Amino acid sequence: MRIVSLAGGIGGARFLRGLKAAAPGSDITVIGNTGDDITLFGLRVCPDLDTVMYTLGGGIDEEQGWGRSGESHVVKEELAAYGVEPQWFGLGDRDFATHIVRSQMLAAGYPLSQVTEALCDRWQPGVRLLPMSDDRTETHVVISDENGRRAVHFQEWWVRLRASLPAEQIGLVGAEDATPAPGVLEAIGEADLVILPPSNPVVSIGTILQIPGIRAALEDKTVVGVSPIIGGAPVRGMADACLTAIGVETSAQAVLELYGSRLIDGWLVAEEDKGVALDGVTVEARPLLMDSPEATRDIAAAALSLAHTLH
Ligand code: GDP
Ligand code: FO1
Ligand code: CA
Ligand code: CA
Repeated sequence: MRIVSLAGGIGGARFLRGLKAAAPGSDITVIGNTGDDITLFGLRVCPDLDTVMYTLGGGIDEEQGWGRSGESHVVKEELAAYGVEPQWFGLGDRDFATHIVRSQMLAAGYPLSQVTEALCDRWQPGVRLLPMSDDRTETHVVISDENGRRAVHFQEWWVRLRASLPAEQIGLVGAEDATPAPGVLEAIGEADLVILPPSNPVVSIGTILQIPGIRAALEDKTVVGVSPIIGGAPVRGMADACLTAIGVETSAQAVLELYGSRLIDGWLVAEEDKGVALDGVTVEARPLLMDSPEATRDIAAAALSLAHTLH
């Protein structure tokens, strides 16, 4: 079976680990969000691609959900001793090596998709991991503070400000001119089914859907989504702050309506969200808390069996 999944960071990566367990032997292509990417100290950092790669490859810091296990922070301390900014983004020593390899390959002219493939040679995530685009796009957030109204990089809003200032607008800079990375549209075209994991609907899935051509390709497929909102709350993360920014309520119903019935054929909600409904969409209620590998595998299995009933 050929499965395509979109993915952000932690929510997407954990779900994918469950999907691998639920569908052994299937061919899984993951289209990763690169809107979170940022250049720091001259190095290109791709948090969501790395979170998927490390999580599926066994190198993730399980507690934190991002970054490397067994990490140290000597380089960060030394950079701080030089007074080099930004100091609000914590890159670990092991993680630095990934960004050095990536940046070296990008500087040599390799596209991000080939760089990602080379990094995955080491981690063997067991899926084919593709960036949504080889073109550089970045999510920026409009905020207002004592310096006035301005746009900052998504990571500055998310990590430095911890979303404490309301996002007045969220946009993917460079989206209009971006094209899907090689293999993305082909994988969607050949897929037996597409799964949207419980990733952030605005800055993970919403971002991927903004790359011209991706949404249209998905609309021709059987697409099952897993709600990232349980009982009106994002389980972890700040999806509520992102939804509010685009005028969408934090609920499983509102996220389904945001995606729409042209895209979504099946929608898994948590048991407390049983009443959710939309014309043209089959909704099922299941426990959706990814609090153990077994529970996560069961969520993925439920998404697969819902997809089979829709074929
Ligand atoms: P990020 O890039 O690291 O923010 O990760 P993603 O975009 O892939 O996913 C983040 C979203 O996953 C959060 O905003 C939550 O709404 C959702 N999420 C996290 N844990 C769970 C869970 O256990 N169950 C469900 N249904 N959603 C979750
Ligand atoms: N998140 C934080 O809250 N603080 C950090 O210092 C931080 C560093 C970091 C380094 C590498 C990486 O791959 C991810 C990192 N993250 C950090 C997570 C990341 O900023 C966000 O959680 C995601 O981009 C949101 O999807
Ligand atoms: Ca992300
Ligand atoms: Ca469809």
